[in-house]
Amino acid sequence: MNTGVWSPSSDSLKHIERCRMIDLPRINDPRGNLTFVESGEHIPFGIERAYYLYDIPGGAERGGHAHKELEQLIIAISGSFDIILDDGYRQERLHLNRSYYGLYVGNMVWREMDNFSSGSVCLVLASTLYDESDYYRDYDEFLQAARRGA
Ligand code: T46
Repeated sequence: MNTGVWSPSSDSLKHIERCRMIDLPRINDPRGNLTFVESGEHIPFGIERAYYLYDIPGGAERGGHAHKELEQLIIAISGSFDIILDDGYRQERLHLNRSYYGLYVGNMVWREMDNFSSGSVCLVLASTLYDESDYYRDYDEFLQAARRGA
C-alpha cells in the first residue's frame, strides 16, 4: 500500500496499491484542533454521502464486503480500530487511530474491520449514494471477479 498524499498518477495503480493513508490538513489551535477534507483536493472523488459507525460493542466485526465502483475515505474520528484490505492477491492489516489520517479505499478491495476500541467512532466519506447492487458480500464471488480483472 502507498502512503502519503493522493496524486493523479495514482489512477494508473490497481486496487490495493491505490489504497493509501492520507495525511489531512490540521489547524492546530489552543481552542482545539480542526481538520477538513475537500473533494478533489485531498481525496480523488466527490463526496456524495457520509455515514458513521458508533456504539460498537467490544469484539464486533464489521465490513466483509467489497465494492464494484464505490470509493471511500475511512477515518477513526475517535478511538481506534483495525481494517484488513484484500484485493484478491494481497492482504494488509492497518491500524487507524488518528482523526487527521484518512484511509482511502478504492473499488474492488475486500475490507474487514475489527479490534474497535471502546467508544470508537468511524466516519466514512463515500463517492456515491448507498446502492446495495454495488456490493460483493460473498468472498468467493469477489475473488472470481477480482482475478478476472473486473
Ligand atoms: C464499508 C464499511 C466501512 C444503508 O442503508 N445506508 C448506508 O449508507 C450504509 C453504509 C448502510 N446501510 C444499511 C445496509 C445494511 O442493511 O445499513 C446496514 C448495515 O450495513 P453494512 O452491513 O454494509 O455495514 P458495515 O459496517 O459492515 O459496512 C459499512 C459500509 O456498508 C461499507 O461500504 O466500507 O462500513
